[in-house]
Parts: sequence; C-alpha cells; structure tokens
Amino acid sequence: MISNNRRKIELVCISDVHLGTFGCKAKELNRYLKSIDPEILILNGDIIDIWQFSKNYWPNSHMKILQRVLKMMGKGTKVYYLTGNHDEMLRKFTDFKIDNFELCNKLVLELDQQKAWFFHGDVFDITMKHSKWLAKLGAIGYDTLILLNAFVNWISVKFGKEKLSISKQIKNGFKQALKFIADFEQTAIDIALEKEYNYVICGHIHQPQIRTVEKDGKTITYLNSGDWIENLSALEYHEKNWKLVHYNELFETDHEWTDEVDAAVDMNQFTDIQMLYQTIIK
Ligand SMILES: [Mn+2]
Repeated sequence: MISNNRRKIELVCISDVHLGTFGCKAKELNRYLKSIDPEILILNGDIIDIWQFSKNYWPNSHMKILQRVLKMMGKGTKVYYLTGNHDEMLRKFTDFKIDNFELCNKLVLELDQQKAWFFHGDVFDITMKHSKWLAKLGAIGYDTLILLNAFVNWISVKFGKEKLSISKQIKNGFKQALKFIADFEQTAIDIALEKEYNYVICGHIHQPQIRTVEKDGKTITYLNSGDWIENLSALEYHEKNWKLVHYNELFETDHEWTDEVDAAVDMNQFTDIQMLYQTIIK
C-alpha cells in the first residue's frame, strides 16, 4: 500500500486491542492503520493489556502497532489514549500531554457542533455487577467510580479471586450476556442524555454498534468501536457521518496478509513517549 493511497478521515476510534495477549489481531490492525490517515485517532481503552503482562507475550507485530501510532503522530495525527481497565495502570499518568499525544480517562470533543463523549466504559462494571443503586453516574462521579472499580479489583486479587472481566463474563453465558450488553448500552445512553451529549462512544464490551435513539424529544447516538480480537472493527467519523468498519469487509482475507518491509521509524524524535512506554512495558 502506498502512502498517498491512505484514506483521509477526520476521526478514527478503536478500542480493546489487548496488545500483549494471544487473541490480539495485531497484523490485521496494522494493515488497517496503514490504510488510513486520520486527523484524530482515539485509542479508547484496553489497547495494551497490562493485566496480562506477566505472561510475557510481546511479539514484534504488537510492537509494530505502537510504532505505527508513533509514526502517525509524527505525520500530524492527534492521538488520544483513553485508559481502560486492562490498562488502568496508565491512569496514574492521566492528563499527560506531549506534542500531539494526550492521555486521559474520558474525552469530550465537538464534532460539527455536536458534542461527542468518549470513554472506555469499565466505569459501569461496578454499578452493574455489584449495586444497581449506584448506577447513576451523575450522582457519584466518573472518577470516583473508576477508583471504586480499581479498589474492588484490588480486594478481589488480595482474596485470590479474579478481577472483574466483562468480556469474559459476556462469553460465559449467552442469556446473561445479552442482558448485560443491553444494560451497558442503556446506562451509557441515559447518562449521555442527562449530560446533553449527542454522541456517546464506548468500547469495553467488545460489541460494535451504532444506534440512534430518541427519548424525551432528544436524540442520542450510542457507538461502540468493538475490538481487535474477534470483531476487528473501528469507528470512523467523516463529513458529519459515523461509520462502523470491519476489517473483513475492508480487505480480502482469503490469504494471510504478510507484513511488507516498512520504512524505519526514527524513534529518537519521540524520546519522551518512548521512555513512557518503556516504563510501562518493563
Ligand atoms: Mn475493558
């Protein structure tokens, strides 16, 4: 693919890549990223799976994703990294900003006079699993809930239990999963309506979606970027339209894609970021 063939897109949002795990389809993601030239790239959580890092799985194809993102930044793409639960360790660096890179918990952008609210979505885990009465995010606050989730996970691990893993839960029981997805989407929609956003964009549940609903005379669009384990999906915003794209529809998949030789990235121009991710990775 030649560089001037890249599709110019105003905004691209991906999530749940889970770099560092066996399931991650890094080669496919790299192929997709190579085919686009977005003004803004939003990495909406669970990009690097730091929970799994003890397993010591970090192939070259995974490193290439990070290099690809750095390269895009070098070419002027603004990158927002919104933290998820599998990369919650990054939350202590929240609001870290350098050049055209920003690390945050949540993000509000104005897209053609419409307010778009981006966050990973694990903030709902605790409200849905443990206490329905906590569910009103407005009342308790986003950052408090994130802390609460981290605390519950810390306790669970202390007592030899597993951390809350929603994608795992979804895989466990079909009936339960459907209810969970419906609850998740409804919670996101309700809170976004209350806050008067026009778009609410999540990840976390690995269920790609674009759904517009009307409630009390207001219109809201719920979007989910899916994941790069099973769905291989991304959200693209261009000329006032949202599109959900799937790798399988964008590329032929009848033969396995082999990575072509790629121009080397001059890593020296990103010393600070490199230091940051080396800190994270070691
Ligand atoms: Mn997640």
